[in-house]
Amino acid sequence: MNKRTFLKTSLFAGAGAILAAPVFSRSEERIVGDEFMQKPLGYEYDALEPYIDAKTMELHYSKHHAGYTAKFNAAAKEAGINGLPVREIFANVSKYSSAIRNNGGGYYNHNLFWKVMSPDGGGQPDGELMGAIEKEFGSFESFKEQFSKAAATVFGSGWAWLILQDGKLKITQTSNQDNPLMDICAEKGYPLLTIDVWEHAYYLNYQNMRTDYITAFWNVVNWEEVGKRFKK
Ligand code: MN3
Repeated sequence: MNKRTFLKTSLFAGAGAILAAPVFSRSEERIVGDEFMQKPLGYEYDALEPYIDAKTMELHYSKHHAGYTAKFNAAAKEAGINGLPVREIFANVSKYSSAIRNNGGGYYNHNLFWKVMSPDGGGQPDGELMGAIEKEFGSFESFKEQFSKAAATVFGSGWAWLILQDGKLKITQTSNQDNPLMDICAEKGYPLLTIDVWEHAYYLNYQNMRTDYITAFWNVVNWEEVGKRFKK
């Protein structure tokens, strides 16, 4: 359902709930009224230990992600695009300010990042997603190797991605807070899995050892969520 349909539907359904703000929610996005919201983590700050430590999670969620979200809301209000589905904004992000590109990316990327991790994560995907991974990368091990390498070699701050591009799986990288839904991105597609390789995502626990953080990340990947995104 796009936002317009949603608003219409909620107006018709809303006779008894006039005061309730319309909520637009998908796994990586939450909009209440015209405010972009952080998705709830869905687990405690210490739930991903020992792979990702509680202090890192707390700072990352309550400071970094909260900061991007607040700045994105401010920039979006200024541009008059607050509350639009983020995918629409990203499809035209080159027309907007760098504040919208950077903070909008920070808002969205982290919402997705929290969702594709879980204390019950790790292991391997199954079903159609596993089939597609084996078809595209030869084996799950080979996929892991290639994705890990992409994450390790992002120069400076950025993200590595598994995306769906024209029906095919592809591993890509972005700098800063860019993502594959943005029109400025060289490799565009629908993001299925992502890892944040900004130093703030791992430095407290792993210092300069980004590859140790990437190795640990595989223990918390929420393949159920990634598989759901693939089917959509
Ligand atoms: Mn981050």
